[in-house]
Amino acid sequence: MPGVITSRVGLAIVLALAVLTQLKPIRDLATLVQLGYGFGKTIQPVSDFPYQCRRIHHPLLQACEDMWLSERGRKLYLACSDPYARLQWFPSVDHYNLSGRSQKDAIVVLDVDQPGILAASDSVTVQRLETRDYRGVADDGLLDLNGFTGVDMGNGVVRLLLVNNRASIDPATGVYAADQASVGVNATVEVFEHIDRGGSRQILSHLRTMASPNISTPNRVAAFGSEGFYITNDHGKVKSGGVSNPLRTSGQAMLGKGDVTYCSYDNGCSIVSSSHYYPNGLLLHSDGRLYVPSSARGGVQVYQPQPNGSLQKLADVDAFYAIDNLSEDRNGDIFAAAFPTGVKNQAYVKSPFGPVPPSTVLRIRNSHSGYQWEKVLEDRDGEVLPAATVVVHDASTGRLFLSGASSPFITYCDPKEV
Ligand SMILES: *[C@@H]1O[C@H](CO)[C@@H](O)[C@H](O)[C@H]1NC(C)=O
Ligand SMILES: *[C@@H]1O[C@H](CO)[C@@H](O)[C@H](O)[C@H]1NC(C)=O
Ligand SMILES: *[C@@H]1O[C@H](CO)[C@@H](O)[C@H](O)[C@H]1NC(C)=O
Ligand SMILES: *[C@@H]1O[C@H](CO)[C@@H](O)[C@H](O)[C@H]1NC(C)=O
Ligand SMILES: CC(=O)N[C@H]1CO[C@H](CO)[C@@H](O)[C@@H]1O
Repeated sequence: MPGVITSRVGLAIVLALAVLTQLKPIRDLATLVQLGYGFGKTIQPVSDFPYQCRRIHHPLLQACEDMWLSERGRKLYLACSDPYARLQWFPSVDHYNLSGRSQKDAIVVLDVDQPGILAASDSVTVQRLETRDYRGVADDGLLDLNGFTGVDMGNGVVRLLLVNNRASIDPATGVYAADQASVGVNATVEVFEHIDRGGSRQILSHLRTMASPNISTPNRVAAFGSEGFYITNDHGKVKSGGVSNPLRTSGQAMLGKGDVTYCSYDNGCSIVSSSHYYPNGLLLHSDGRLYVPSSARGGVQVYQPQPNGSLQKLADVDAFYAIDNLSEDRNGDIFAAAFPTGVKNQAYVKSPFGPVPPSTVLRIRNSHSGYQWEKVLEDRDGEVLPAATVVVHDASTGRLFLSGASSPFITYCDPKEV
C-alpha cells in the first residue's frame, strides 16, 4: 500500500520538522528560507496599486542607499554612490576590493517641489553637496556612504549623521591597510551640517567624527537629541574575515549577533540591546520611540529610550517581511521598504543592471488597538521600482520616493487621481 507508506513517511517528515523547528538554529534557518523565498506570500504587480510611478535616471542619483526628507526645507537628501563600485567596495555585503572603491559617494539634494519633476524626469535638478573640512582617510577626502539620518535644526540648518565605511589604516605606515578583508573596515559616524544659502555651490560642513570599537558594523544612525545617536550594528562585533570565511561576517547577521548601540558624544558608545537578527535601518520616531527593523527575522521591534540611552522593550510589529529601512512622514506614519524575496536581492547586488527584484512598501501605524501594518505598494516584476532599500513618503503631496543601494536610478510614485 504505497499510499500508507507515503503518508507514514510524510508524517515522519512532519514530525521531524516539528521537532527540529523547536531547535533555535533550525527555526532561524527556516525563518530565513521562508523570508528569502517569499513562501506563503502573494506578491502583487505594481498595477494592483493606486500609484503612478516613474523612474528618474540621473548620473547623481545612482546607488542611493538611503534618503531623508527635510520637511522644513522641502528637500530630499540622498546618500548616493556608484553601482559598479559597489561591486568592489561595499563592506556591508563583504565586498572589500579597495582599488575599485567609489570615488563619487556624496549627499545629493533634490528639491521636492520643483516643477520639472512632474513634467520630465530628465530635467530634474539635483545638487551634490561638497564637503568642507573633511579629510577622509589618509587625506583622500572620500566618503563611503551607507545609512544616514537628518535633523531639521531650525533657521535653515540641517544636521546630517552619516555612516561612513572608511577603509582601515595600517598604523605602521599611516596608509591604507593592504588587506581590508581581514582587518575589516573602520566605520565611523560623521556629523555634518548643511545650510542652503542658494547658489550652485552647496557645502556640507564637517562637525565631528565618532569612532569606537562599538561602532563595528553600522547600518544606519538615528539621532538622539543633541547628546548622541543610536546605530544598528547589523553584523554585530565581527567586522572582518568576510572573504576567507563568509560565515564570520555575513553569517553573524543571520545568527542574531547584531546589536543596537548608543553613542553619547561625551561618553562614547555602548551596546544597549543585543541578539538582533540583521537589524537594519532603525528610526527614532517623533513619538520618542526607537523602531528597529530586522531583515533576517522580519518585523520591527519597538523600544522606549531612557535618558541615559538604555532601551526598554515595548512591542513587536509582526510584519513577516525582511524589513529594510524605515522612515517617518509628517503625520507620524512609518514607511518601510521590504524585500518579499530576499534571495533575488542578493543576486541583484552582483548584477545591478540585470532584472530588478520585487520590492514591497509597508505602512505601519500606531493606533488605539496597537500597531497595524499594511502593504501599500509592491512591484512583483520589477517594472518601475528600484530594488528599494528605502522609501520616503511626502505627506504633503502623497508622493513616495524609492531608492536602492544597488539600483542605478530612483523612482517616485504619485497617487492616482480617482
Ligand atoms: C578590483 O577593482 C579594480 C578596479 O575596478 C579591478 O581592476 C580589479 O580587477 C578588481 N579586483 C578584483 C580581485 O576583483
Ligand atoms: C579609524 O578612524 C579613526 C577616526 O578617524 C582614527 O582615529 C583611527 O586611527 C582609525 N583606525 C584605523 C585602524 O584605521
Ligand atoms: C562597548 O560596549 C560594551 C557594552 O556596553 C561596554 O562594556 C564597553 O565598555 C564598550 N567599549 C568601548 C570601547 O566603549
Ligand atoms: C539607565 O537608566 C535606566 C532607567 O532609566 C536604569 O534602569 C539603568 O540601570 C541605567 N543604566 C545605566 C548604565 O546607568
Ligand atoms: C540605512 C540603510 O540604508 N540601511 C540598509 C538598507 O538596506 C540595505 C539592504 O539590506 C542595507 O544594506 C542597508 O545598510
